[in-house]
Amino acid sequence: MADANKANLTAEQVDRYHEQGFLALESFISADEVQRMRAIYDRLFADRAGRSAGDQFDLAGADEDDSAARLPQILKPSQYAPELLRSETVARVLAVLAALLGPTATMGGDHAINKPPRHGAETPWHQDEAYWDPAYTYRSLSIWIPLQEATVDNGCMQFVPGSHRGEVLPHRPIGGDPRVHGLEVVPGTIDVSAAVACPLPPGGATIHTNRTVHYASANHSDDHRRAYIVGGGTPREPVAVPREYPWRAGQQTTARAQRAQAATRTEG
Ligand SMILES: O=C(O)CCC(=O)C(=O)O
Repeated sequence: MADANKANLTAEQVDRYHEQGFLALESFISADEVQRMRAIYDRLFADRAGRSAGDQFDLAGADEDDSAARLPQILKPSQYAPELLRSETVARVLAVLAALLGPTATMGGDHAINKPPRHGAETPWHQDEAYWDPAYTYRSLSIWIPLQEATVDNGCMQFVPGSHRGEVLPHRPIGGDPRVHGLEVVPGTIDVSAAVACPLPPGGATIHTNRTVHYASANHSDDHRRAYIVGGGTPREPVAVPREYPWRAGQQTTARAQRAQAATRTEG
């Protein structure tokens, strides 16, 4: 079982996470670990790892051809480079899960969002839970680790404090375009004026809950904005009252989904 003490979180930080729905840590992994992960990360994007399986795609675009993605994402990058998740990062992730969600929390999937220099699109306001099956309830978190400095100018994370206590808000595909996999809160349904931006040094981390409303700006800098993200949580439970997320239906027919379905057929 992970040792919650190894998370190096103070009681005040744990309280703040539960109160506000997010936390920023100046130091999460070492500078050496950042360098090592960054080399693997850049190789995965350069090689377009996972593209044919639907795991690499443009989160903010139609993604129908090979034109440069504005918000390139890889789902499960550690499946394509298992060495990405080494003991230092895993140990810290497990300890944070134990400290914030208790002993039944386990590590879930990872993903990577790489905003190209001057070209990377914004990640619009959304809640992670809007992407997931509404038949279940979740108690989970995401740990977002920048592999270079993260600033307001290149797309650090921004959060609406306390938004994790509300319901899942209505979402739609980004820009209202049904060909886009990425989701955004339907414009006008949330006040983001109290949002807090969390600039970080390389290897710092933000942690947010499955319901915390969050955003990251476009990348206006001359370097990539690389973020490696690991999630986890307690076992999901079936909901007592059924709910529907109509915005998820369109995600079954995007170019990404079609590549994923074709890859499954080939494997089968
Ligand atoms: O890296 C980004 O731009 C956004 C990340 C995000 O939305 C998340 O980790 O849930």
